[in-house]
Amino acid sequence: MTKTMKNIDSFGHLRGESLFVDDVITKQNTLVGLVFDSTCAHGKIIKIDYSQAEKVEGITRIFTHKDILGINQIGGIIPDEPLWAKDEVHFTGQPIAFIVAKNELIAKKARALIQIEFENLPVITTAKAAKNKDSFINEPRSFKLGDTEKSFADCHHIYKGETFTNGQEHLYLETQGCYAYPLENGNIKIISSTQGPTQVQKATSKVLGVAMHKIEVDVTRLGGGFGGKEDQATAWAIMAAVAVQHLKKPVKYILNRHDDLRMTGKRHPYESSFKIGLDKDLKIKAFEAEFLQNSGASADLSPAIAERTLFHATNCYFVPNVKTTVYSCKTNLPPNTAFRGFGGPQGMFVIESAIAQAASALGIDKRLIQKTNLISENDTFSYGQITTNAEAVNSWISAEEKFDLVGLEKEINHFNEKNDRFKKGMAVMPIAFGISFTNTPMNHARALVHIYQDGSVGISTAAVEMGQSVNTKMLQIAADTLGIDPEKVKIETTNTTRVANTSPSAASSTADLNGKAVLKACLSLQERLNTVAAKMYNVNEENISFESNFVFIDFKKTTYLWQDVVAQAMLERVALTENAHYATPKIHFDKAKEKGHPFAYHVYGTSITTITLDCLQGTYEIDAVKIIHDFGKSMNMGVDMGQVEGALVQGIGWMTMEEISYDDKGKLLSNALSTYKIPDIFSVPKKVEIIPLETSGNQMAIYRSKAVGEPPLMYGIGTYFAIQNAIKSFNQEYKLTFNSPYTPEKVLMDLYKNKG
Ligand code: LUZ
Ligand code: MOS
Repeated sequence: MTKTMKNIDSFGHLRGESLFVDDVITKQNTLVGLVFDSTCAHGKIIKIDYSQAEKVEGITRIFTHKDILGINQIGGIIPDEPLWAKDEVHFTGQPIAFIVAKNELIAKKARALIQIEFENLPVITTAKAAKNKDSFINEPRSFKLGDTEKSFADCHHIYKGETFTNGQEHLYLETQGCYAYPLENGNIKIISSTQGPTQVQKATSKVLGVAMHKIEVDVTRLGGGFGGKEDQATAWAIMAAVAVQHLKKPVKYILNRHDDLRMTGKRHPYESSFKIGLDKDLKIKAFEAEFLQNSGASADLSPAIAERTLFHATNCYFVPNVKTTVYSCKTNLPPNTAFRGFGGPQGMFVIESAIAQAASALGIDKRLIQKTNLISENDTFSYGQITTNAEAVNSWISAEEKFDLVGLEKEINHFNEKNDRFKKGMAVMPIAFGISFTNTPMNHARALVHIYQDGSVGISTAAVEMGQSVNTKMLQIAADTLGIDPEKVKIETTNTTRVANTSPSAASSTADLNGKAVLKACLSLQERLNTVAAKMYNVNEENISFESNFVFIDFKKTTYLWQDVVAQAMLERVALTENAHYATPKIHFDKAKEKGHPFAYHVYGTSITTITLDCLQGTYEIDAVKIIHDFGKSMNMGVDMGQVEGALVQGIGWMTMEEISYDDKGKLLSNALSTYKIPDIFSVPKKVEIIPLETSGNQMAIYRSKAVGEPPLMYGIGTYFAIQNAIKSFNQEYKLTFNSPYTPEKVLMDLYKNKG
């Protein structure tokens, strides 16, 4: 078995040999692109003068909406986003034109010479302001379970509050980029740093006005995606392709960091309000929430993200009466987009805040309410899915015991009694995250497996490698299923001509969907080779198996080799290629009723975060995060641990320090790494301990190894409430605020607000 395999990219990465878009060896005469974008967040374009820019030596051509032969539209869910602005602009950073030049310096020089005049229109930057002006992307959506109104009438305790979570910059190490070049007959090949090759192909064909088969998209790997390249890698690829269509020359466009920060959308900021009702036994009887999603200037993936907010609005709790509504609010910010968790974290922060509010008012620990309400077998989520194989209680109890929660609490209380300047705080964060694209039709994938006549194997899938090690997992599945050494297997680039009509690598589902397809294809091939081998060695098919490149008869190793059987199969004209399709069974969802069974399964877990707060400075350190995580039966613990650690730190960054900031004219202020802080080695927890939950796993997951990409991000939410608890023990008058990120500046103010 290959369970301990390292990420197959690690050697290439370490030696600097791995190929990213900017490393592709370019063809002769390759030109360079650069976007000219709006400096106005909302306005009419009165006049643009390109004449000075066009005169710059080395400028090939400047492309605008006029050069589009298909349609000027890139909206994937709602057609509300032009590739290049025509008469109006709706956010600062909106692309208006595409300069193609000999090199980047020349393009930049030309960009500075473009003259543009706007007539300014009113700018909206917050979700609330948008709602007040009825500025929406689409109709609001609501999930309902039971009857909240009736239930509130019976509740002993009712609390209301408001919350804010800010956006988050993806900050993939590799910025957005693409390289497009002409093939014969008007065909175009695009190498793109995208999570969604098919999306790039489809949108390019639409804008260029050509059939999809004319566009080939190829992806080797990404230097990080995090959702930022699920939809927003597309525009750049299309721009380069438009230029190729006209110029018949290769065009490359790699965004520099500042352009990338300014022009791309981020995690959606949410302004939300809640109302929570509990009975005298601390059972949550009713929960209502209204989510105002700051969608930015066009839909992008906002409606799908809004939907996932509703799916996760009750986190891992059973609440019998629920009413949640989400508004996708149209503002003059860059269209916000997918980001690890996809609206789920924003939803979960709100119910955690509601529970904190209730606990604080009741003078009890938040934990008591959390534990009392964990979802268990056969409970219903607000969207109608009945819980099976529930692990919420299991992971909570396991965390309590394995990490000695009671002892930990004693220690903290003891510390806080003895210290004035420093206070410790602790919080428990249980999670449940639904696995599957919430849009049921997207849950499918294919694998194309070739066994070459020398016994080596090549595998193509829809999976995009972006550092999450999905290629390693695909390789493991193939090697284990075929019974050959990993060295015999190569994972090919992700390419739309080999595997077509694919969903993006997203929703934590890439390994499940593509892995199940690889498994299926390899099982078929193995069966065929068994038949061949049985004939070769005069035994029955059932007696044949393969392991480490050897033929086994009755589970006993022989001297016969895998490649001998492959060679014989060639002579017998047996097909050594298989193309398999996998579509997640059982899932469904009715958007009219807002009920169904959208998720293949849930991932659970519980984290315990402890922090030490410097009450003089408002600064804090995370002492430890201890996690019981539901990996199912991990197929590669090293890789999966890495995902948990990375997601945790990303969640902590979102909750504590990453502060996206726009001025009221819609200009990005946090426009560089000097003004936007992400976690570094000094801000990560001093200790991270992760223990796999003991469980039999879930067979809807590949090898019962559960999806791991997104769920652990939400452990980061615990940090917010741990800080809150530390403040509480310093300032008895502290009125809980739910305004993330909880930067030291905000913490300091809360430490002394109303303090006697
Ligand atoms: N992308 C998507 C996602 O299109 N649908 C989803 O449900 C999803 N969930 C998480 C991350 N990306
Ligand atoms: Mo995503 S947020 O691209 O899984």
